[in-house]
Amino acid sequence: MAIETTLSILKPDAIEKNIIGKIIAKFEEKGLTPVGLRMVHLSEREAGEFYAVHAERPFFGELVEFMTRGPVVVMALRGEDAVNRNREIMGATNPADADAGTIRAEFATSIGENTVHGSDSVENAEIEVNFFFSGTNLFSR
Ligand code: DAT
Ligand code: MG
Repeated sequence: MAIETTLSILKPDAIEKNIIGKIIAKFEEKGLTPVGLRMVHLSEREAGEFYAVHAERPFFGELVEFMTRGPVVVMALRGEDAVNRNREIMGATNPADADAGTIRAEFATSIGENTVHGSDSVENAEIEVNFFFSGTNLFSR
């Protein structure tokens, strides 16, 4: 397996619940290292562009409203098999289906307010990391 970089977003509900540190600790404990990290309050346009793949879905309006409700933390995570590893640590989209110990099982409120975003493929990880970070503002040990 290869060292990959993937995008994680700690969504507005995570910031509201004051659990940024707990979530980042889970990634670090499981071998994923933040190599880029900042807080941003997305505009409707940015949230809509980021989630453009879901534009035709019935929940799109709700998703954009939620993602712009308050600031988010955007993070580039690096490590072995980082794309899949991040998805495993996050748990299923619907917290009711998420395995015990995953971030969504532990912290998410609902399928809509599910605490974290994670890129779903190596190809999308590159696009999504580039959406928020340029190569020059990623840092490794
Ligand atoms: P994931 O975030 O696990 O990659 P996704 O890409 O299918 O899930 O959907 C993106 C986000 O859209 C998801 O994190 C929360 C929201 N969403 C998905 N399905 C939904 C639904 N049935 N009702 C409300 N929000 C939904
Ligand atoms: Mg997705």
